[in-house]
Amino acid sequence: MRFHNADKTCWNCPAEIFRGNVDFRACGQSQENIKAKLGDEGQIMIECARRPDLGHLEPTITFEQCIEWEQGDYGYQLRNMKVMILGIDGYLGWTLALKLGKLGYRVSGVDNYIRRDMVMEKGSHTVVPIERMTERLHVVKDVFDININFRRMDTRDRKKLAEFLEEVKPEAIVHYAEIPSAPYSMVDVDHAVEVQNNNTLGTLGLLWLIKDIVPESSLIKLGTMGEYGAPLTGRPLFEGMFPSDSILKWGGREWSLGGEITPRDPLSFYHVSKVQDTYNVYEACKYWWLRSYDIMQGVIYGVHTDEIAADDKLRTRFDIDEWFGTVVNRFVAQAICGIPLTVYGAGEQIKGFIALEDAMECMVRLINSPPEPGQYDVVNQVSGLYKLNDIAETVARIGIEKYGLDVEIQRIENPRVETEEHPFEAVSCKLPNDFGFEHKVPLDKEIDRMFKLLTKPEIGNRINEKTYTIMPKTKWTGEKKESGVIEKYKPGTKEPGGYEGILDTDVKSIGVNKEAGKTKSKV
Ligand code: USQ
Repeated sequence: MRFHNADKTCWNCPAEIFRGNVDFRACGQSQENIKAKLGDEGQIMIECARRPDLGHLEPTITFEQCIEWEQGDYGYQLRNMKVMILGIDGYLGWTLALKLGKLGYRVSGVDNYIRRDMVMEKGSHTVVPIERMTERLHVVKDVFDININFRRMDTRDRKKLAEFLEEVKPEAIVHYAEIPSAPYSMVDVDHAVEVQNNNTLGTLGLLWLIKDIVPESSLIKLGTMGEYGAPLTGRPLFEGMFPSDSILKWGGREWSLGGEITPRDPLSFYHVSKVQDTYNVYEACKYWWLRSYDIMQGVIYGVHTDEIAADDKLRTRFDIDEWFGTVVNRFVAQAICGIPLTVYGAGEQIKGFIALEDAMECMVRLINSPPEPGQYDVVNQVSGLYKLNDIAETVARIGIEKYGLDVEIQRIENPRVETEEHPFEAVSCKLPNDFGFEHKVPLDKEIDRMFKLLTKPEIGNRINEKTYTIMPKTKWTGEKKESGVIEKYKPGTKEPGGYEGILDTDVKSIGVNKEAGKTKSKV
């Protein structure tokens, strides 16, 4: 089997240094056009920052041909590639750091521990205990012999971040350093402002720093499926942009929508911050030829990757409170501590989901296949679509059958303003088709792993200590009051609602990024 990134060239490689009189990028040419024009009198030459001994060369050497790109488990991998993770202390950041470190990347990272502080503000804690960062770094060194270059800082502290970027010169930057909670952003004006300030301004400042310090580095930025909302027409949720054969019809006339950013209908002020990021990153790629993958990730769940499971002290955090616990994680914890699973509203909401382990696999593949200069691309990172009622039934069934728990389900008044019954068709073709991603972790399997870990007595006790943080008290209306119970029932006693989401993983069409005038990758 050929690796997904075998045919990528210097064009995609962060080690390129472009030379020549023409700033070819200002021409807005696609790689194909440039290659065609080069002919015998090519004037676009590069130097390789890693191999200056090669002199000037045309940027057509493929990853397969280049000795700096070596075969690995996730395609060709740039030897000792430097990856900086912003938000390295978080649920995803820490997990990714270990995975990359184990694969031979040189990992650096920053964090300001804001997640620890915000969970404490709620009166909760991570139920899977985690060490302080200094201790975490020692354990990684002891267990895996990996050195992680860590700096404590707020990404909005541009002076500090600039110094660290100068020092490390990362070849890829993974941006997880955002406040990830929809409810947190709806608590009151201070929380809403803090979320948008941290997320949107943090990202905007970062873009300027990348432009000035590491313009060839790729920015792998975490967005969210919640940017799109759930359109009642059932219109497919394409990967960021409309495919080229999309047409707008109005008043007897027609226009192509190909390459236009699709409509966004966010679900909270947190989700709005991600939409704002989308536009800022998109513009930065257009103005300055930065390169970025914007990841529309579904609701994440789970506890396992081989690396975080290698030692108890390497585990990643796991939150269950109403602000920071995501729904599957919360349901498993609720089943363990005897709280009926809290389904909000009708429970017919359909969402895209992905297990932690699968999400990490996607990240490595994206890092290994950097976008071209000026390329802004979007991937929908989901591996399954489920109704909340079905998730609750699945968690309850596994809890009862495999762990002997007495599990009930409760429908409670929805604290959110969200559509509770809707069609849902999500397109997720790029990761499997262009990046070689194969979804490995079925929902049942990861739920089982979660029960296995969370039923350990020391973790079960930590869940029991924080049960008062579980019931939602943060309403989108601004009211501060616990949601009332609509009904309580035993799992398996209701007619299954039926599953109506569609995950398209094989749509073939070409989207065109009009602004950059370049052909986008296949969707
Ligand atoms: N929900 C319940 N019961 C609960 C908690 C949530 O029924 O106890 C429902 C919510 O009403 C919502 C769905 O489950 O319809 C998902 O809620 P969530 O809290 O698990 O996830 P969400 O607020 O959507 O946000 C999470 C992450 C966020 C990420 C997003 C991906 O916190 O960072 O961006 O998932 S997505 O939902 O696809 O936008």
